[in-house]
Amino acid sequence: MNSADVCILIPTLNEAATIGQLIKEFRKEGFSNILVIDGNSRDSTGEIAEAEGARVVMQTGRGKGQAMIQAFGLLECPYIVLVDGDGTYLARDAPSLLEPILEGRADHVIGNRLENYSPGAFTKLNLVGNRLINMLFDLAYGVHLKDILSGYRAFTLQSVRELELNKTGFEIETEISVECVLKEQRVEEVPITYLPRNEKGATKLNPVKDGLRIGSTIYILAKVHNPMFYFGMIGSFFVLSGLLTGTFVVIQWFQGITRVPLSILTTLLIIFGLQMFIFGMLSDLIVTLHKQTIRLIQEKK
Ligand SMILES: Nc1nc2c(ncn2[C@@H]2O[C@H](COP(=O)(O)OP(=O)(O)OP(=O)(O)O)[C@@H](O)[C@H]2O)c(=O)[nH]1
Ligand SMILES: [Mg+2]
Repeated sequence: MNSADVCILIPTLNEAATIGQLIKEFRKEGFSNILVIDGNSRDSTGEIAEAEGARVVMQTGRGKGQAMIQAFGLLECPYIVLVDGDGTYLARDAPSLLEPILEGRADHVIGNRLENYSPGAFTKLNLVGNRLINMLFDLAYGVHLKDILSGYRAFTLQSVRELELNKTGFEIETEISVECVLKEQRVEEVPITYLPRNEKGATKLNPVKDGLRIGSTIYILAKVHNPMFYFGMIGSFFVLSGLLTGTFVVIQWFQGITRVPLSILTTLLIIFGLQMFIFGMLSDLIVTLHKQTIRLIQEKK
């Protein structure tokens, strides 16, 4: 591998405590093409990164996602390693992330943090949240990935250019993972070491708020890929609500009380819920036919 062909991309926001050491470590591993996309840090992150020989670009908008989308547009080198600037990942894991790509087996490699993390690297909430999000992803897209939210990834320039990305915040990793599945890219996961955050650098992520945003991103993006799941969830909610009110109506009826308005509500809830399932089936058909058409067009090209 020629390490000049690899660009190390680091999004940062107030990471002065760790960025210098991280760049040093990547240089030690032989990577000299380092791009830091900085969110106008109020500490000396940018200055430190420049002093260590990285190219520093200030992001024009806000959020980790916006920074990454902007940086992807600047990249020219054939291979990219994306890594957080908070010192939680090790530069020496980069070659094993790149290996499946260089051997031509994968377009996108995810560093899996969940097999080999240091004590304290995840809070209990983060660990449970990560597992739930990976399960939801599996359910919605039928692809079993262990760590879709990882901040350490490698990809080919071509695979990055295929991705259609719009999320500006911490939903960006989710959107990348979804897009990889939609674009039928070959994704591989490689175990990596995950360290606790440096005490001096504060997290920018709010586990509850960002966790909910990530969960809803997985769900909303499933509308196009797996409509049966999307509409089925809404349908299940209404049918279950209908069954609940219906059970109450029946119990009361046996006790000699007739609940007319609640009976009407029950009927409406169940009919609406079932309609959602029919909607899901029709949308599923449309998606399948659309995929077949696209495949035919591609074969003809
Ligand atoms: N350019 C840019 N970088 C950001 C922004 N928000 C976060 N980052 C960087 O993105 C990386 C990941 O952010 P973290 O706060 O570590 O989020 P996380 O790794 O998901 O969460 P923790 O487990 O708490 O570390 C870090 O290098 C941050 O400095 C932003 O708005 N702009
Ligand atoms: Mg982090």
